[in-house]
Amino acid sequence: MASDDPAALPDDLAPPASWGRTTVQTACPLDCPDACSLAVSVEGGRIQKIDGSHLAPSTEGFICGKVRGFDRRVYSAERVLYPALRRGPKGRGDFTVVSWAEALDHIAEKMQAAKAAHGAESVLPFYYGGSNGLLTNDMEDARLFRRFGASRLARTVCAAPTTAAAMALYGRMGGVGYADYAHARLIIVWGANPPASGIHLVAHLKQAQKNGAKLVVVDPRRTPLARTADLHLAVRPGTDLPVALAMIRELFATGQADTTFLEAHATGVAELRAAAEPWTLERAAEVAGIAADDLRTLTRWYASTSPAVIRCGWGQERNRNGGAATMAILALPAVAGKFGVRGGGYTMSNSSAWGLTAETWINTPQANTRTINMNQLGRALTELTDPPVQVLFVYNCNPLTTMPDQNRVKRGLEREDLFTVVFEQTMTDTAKYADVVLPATTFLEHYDIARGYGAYHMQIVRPVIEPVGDARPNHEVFRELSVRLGLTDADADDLGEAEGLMDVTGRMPEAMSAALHDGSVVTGPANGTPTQFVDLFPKTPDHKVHLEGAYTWQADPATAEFPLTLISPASEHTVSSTLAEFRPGIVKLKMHPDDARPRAIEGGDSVRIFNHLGEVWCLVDITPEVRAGVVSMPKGLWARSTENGATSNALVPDSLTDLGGGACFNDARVQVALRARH
Ligand SMILES: Nc1nc2c(c(=O)[nH]1)N[C@H]1C(S)=C(S)[C@@H](COP(=O)(O)OP(=O)(O)OC[C@H]3O[C@@H](n4cnc5c(=O)[nH]c(N)nc54)[C@H](O)[C@@H]3O)O[C@H]1N2
Ligand SMILES: Nc1nc2c(c(=O)[nH]1)N[C@H]1C(S)=C(S)[C@@H](COP(=O)(O)OP(=O)(O)OC[C@H]3O[C@@H](n4cnc5c(=O)[nH]c(N)nc54)[C@H](O)[C@@H]3O)O[C@H]1N2
Ligand code: SF4
Ligand SMILES: [Mo]
Repeated sequence: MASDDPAALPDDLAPPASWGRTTVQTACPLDCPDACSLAVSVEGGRIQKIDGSHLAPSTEGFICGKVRGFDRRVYSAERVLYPALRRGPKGRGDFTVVSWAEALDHIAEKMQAAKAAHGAESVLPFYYGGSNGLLTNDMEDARLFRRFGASRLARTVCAAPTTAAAMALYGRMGGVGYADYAHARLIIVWGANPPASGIHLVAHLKQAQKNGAKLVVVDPRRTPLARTADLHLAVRPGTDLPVALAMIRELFATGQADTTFLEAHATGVAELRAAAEPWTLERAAEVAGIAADDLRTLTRWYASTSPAVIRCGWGQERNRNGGAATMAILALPAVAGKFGVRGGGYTMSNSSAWGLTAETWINTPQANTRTINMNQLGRALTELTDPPVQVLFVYNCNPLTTMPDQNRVKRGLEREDLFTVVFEQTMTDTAKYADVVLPATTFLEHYDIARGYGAYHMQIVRPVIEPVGDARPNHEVFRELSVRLGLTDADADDLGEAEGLMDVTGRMPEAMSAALHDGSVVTGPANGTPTQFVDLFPKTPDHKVHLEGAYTWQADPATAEFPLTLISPASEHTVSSTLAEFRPGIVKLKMHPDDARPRAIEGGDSVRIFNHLGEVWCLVDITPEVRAGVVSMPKGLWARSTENGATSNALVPDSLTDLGGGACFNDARVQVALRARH
């Protein structure tokens, strides 16, 4: 199905003339800030080797192990190869293969029937698309669901609080590029773990350290970077707000705030100062469970060192205070006057710095239908009545594994009167609950446009092999379904993904689309090394930094019954839940010796982690790597990685963050008990 009409593509982007032995230049669209350029060797239509290339300078010819081994997933026995209808009970994963025509007819019928009986809002598209580029998410799919009049989805599972915070303070301003970290004299890595979650920053951090820069890590875990840091603030999860506010208070109190910069470039200074006023270093340190002297040292270093840069990640956003915390962290460089020099300022997400918005190519009006927050999928499926969700269409997402309150999501997916479509590459835990499963191509089998949200690079993703089995790209499937639903012009119904790609690039600025068509790399502002307040300025309406906002502290929800905080950070072996199917054995919960001792838990024991929402059975690893009071297991685990099939999200509440309606993944409060000794 892919590119039946390659004539629509510029020569540089056409698929290989033969599928013989060749090396294809492409890019990685997975949910990772780096957007690497790839060189994939293919022989006889089969992938031989996936490696990094030098096309995007930041890739520097190397990539992570996840993608080097991605062919394992492409050819996996668990790959969904053909459209299929459920024949056993929901959740068992028992299916009968059917043709594409049969599957799509069936889906169209069910969607029309739901619309007739309950209204179009009874259909809910469910997608996130972190690992999708600009063509395979929020494109033809969005056109279809808008025209149909489906419920809208608030895509808040990730980065909603940080985006809301960054937008409020700076608008769509880009951040410091990776390569400029080598120029910094002080680097604060705050709620980020680049050696796992964005490996190409690491070499620049190391270079800076070699040049004599100081490294500070703010993280409840002793991460690999924390081990090499000059200072590690092992804060309690959710306490970054008081920590950052105390730094701000101290900067003002000691006359080290850059009042000249603030007067010229900021609003809301008095408001921020008032919010910071109650937070002395001592009080913040006590709440955060760190030494007041360490916080004083950090503040002193930050005030006196330039260039100083903050790499702000996403770990600190995933709790009740996550939005305000990120605002306070991002306010620091403005208060201390750290902008205007190369290697000074901050990096949050650079995705909005491209100035692209999907609205440009979706180009289809959105009716004012209801919006459902994806973090509350379980509630949407079990509680909504006006109308109830009757059709759930899942793609680019594995919600049973990745959304909060797993048991509620599961109860929703078990509903006999719910018709669930899962359009997937592999038989995920979610796909097992599908009434119809549709096979999707991977990024090695379809076109896409990958753009970095850390590295400033954008590049075409192109097929290096033909689709495996009967898999099809999103663009084509949503188009075909649109035709069946009578939502698209009959004379447009032959548009394939190649035309979709040309449609998107055709709506971009000319230089950008020309570079993409050439197969070259598009680089971000100032050649990917912009200096904030030299090359980049706030994109707020008045081009000022807006420091005003609600810096409201919500205290720790721990109780005597559930005293421990469970966090679930990114793992170097997976991208969210992608590739977690290959994790061997039962996962080990990380627990501090001081928490293990009173519970009589020893390394290697089987434990029960529980709260009022559910329980997880797994093994335990006793280690000072996590601070006392905190337990940790990786995000994205599949049911097979625990002894009872439940994962961290079975314990994560579906409460929302203070800003942006984000998920509180790192705000679960739990108890842990010994279950069995082996
Ligand atoms: N290998 C790999 N790379 C990935 C991903 C992946 O799953 N695997 N996921 C991608 C995605 S979707 C995203 S959003 C990014 C995320 O990228 P990161 O933000 O780097 O990832 P996290 O692991 O979620 O969180 C980072 C750190 O925050 C810490 N942390 C947890 N709670 C708190 C807190 O309250 N305060 C502070 N200061 N720190 C806290 C964690 O211990 C962790 O070390 O990574 C992307 N890259
Ligand atoms: N406990 C806990 N849970 C978390 C987090 C956490 O920190 N803790 N982090 C959260 C974060 S940051 C994120 S971003 C989310 C991510 O959660 P999800 O959005 O569910 O991401 P993935 O788990 O990677 O699942 C994406 C799925 O889309 C499929 N897919 C990929 N490309 C295509 C395509 O082109 N077409 C189709 N049809 N399918 C495709 C893949 O096979 C994969 O199964 O997880 C969140 N979940
Ligand atoms: S996941 Fe990240 S590091 Fe790995 S190849 Fe993709 S962009 Fe590069
Ligand atoms: Mo994410």
